[in-house]
Amino acid sequence: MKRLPAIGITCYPSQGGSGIVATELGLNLARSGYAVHFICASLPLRLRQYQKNVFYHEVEVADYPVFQYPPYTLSLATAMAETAQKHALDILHVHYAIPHAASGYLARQMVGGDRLKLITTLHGTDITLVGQEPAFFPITRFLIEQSDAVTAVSGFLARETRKVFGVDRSIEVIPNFVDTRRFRPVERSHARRRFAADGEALIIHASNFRPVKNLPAVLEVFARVAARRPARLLLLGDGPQREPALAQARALGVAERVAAPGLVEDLDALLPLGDLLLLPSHHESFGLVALEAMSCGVPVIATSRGGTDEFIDDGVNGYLRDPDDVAGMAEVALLVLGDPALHRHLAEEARRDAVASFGARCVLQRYVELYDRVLGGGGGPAGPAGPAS
Ligand code: GMT
Repeated sequence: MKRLPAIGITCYPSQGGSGIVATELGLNLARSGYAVHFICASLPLRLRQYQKNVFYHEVEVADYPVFQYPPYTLSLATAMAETAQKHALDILHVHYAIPHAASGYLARQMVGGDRLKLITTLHGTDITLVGQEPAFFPITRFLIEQSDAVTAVSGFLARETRKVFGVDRSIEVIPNFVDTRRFRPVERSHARRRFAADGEALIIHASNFRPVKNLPAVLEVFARVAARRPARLLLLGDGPQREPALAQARALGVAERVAAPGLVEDLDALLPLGDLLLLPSHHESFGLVALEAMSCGVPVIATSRGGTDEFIDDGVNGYLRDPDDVAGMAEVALLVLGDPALHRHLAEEARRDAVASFGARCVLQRYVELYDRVLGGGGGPAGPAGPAS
């Protein structure tokens, strides 16, 4: 029987969507029989449980008094090359270009380009913010050109990459996906009463609380809603804007209606408790959490800037508004919360579209086909266990 390719995956291990996508991809590949080696700075958030065919290699960052900054990129390149040699990796699949594609490029040179292929998946700010910093721009363009294959999580991001970096190589769009068996609607339960009493609307925002997530708009919209009807806001995640958001909640007089439990690992248990998800980011190349909420049957009000319109159909399975349009977001939030039939309709459409087009099974096959192409037809189809749907 033909051996399935062995895949090395590198990603940011924290709560960000790129790490989640990379981890879920690896877990699903492993279920299909691929040997998947995660090479990361620390254990990715969703990789806590043992799973067959999954291996974890922690990057040890060497420090030395002469270094002003420990050279993580080099330590990662060494870990990648060593893992590739020891475990006969066929592909290094890096998520988020900076600095992972640079380490992957070095590792491929160390191992030999004909033996190890480099695939770079672009996620968002690696292109739209960080990659456009003058210090990173030329190397990001170089790495995009040098990867054996490049994918982007939305058509928006692929176009933006071509436009900004002036590259004309192929960038395959493989959208993000969701485990629709895990992220699913639940019956209203006592779990919801931890956050909202019966009769109160529960609005959720989940992110890594960076400025791009536009937390001020989340609080503004919530305050406008709470002024008109009983409501609670649940802020899930952690990051630099969390404290300023809580200060804003105090200034708006809604602090006692806002809960912020911090970083949570059971997003799949908490998202379906909400009545609405707010994601008013300044831009969002995809917006994975919006898709996860939709899969839970939770209507979403998301930013119209970026790639969200590739899975959110405004007025049909959710709403898209300009991130500065606080009044418009509050208006649709009140509309949906005040009309149970409309809420039910949106929830059903959202769930149906997530299952039909963004389940792990169909999207994962796209990565498998890409691996196959990059290896010149050597990869195999998903094995008997098959990925989650
Ligand atoms: O680019 C980032 O901001 C980081 C990254 C992450 O790790 O969370 O987010 C990006 O990748 C996600 C997964 O593909 C996308 O769902 C997010 O839309 C994207 N973030 C932005 O574009 C701001």
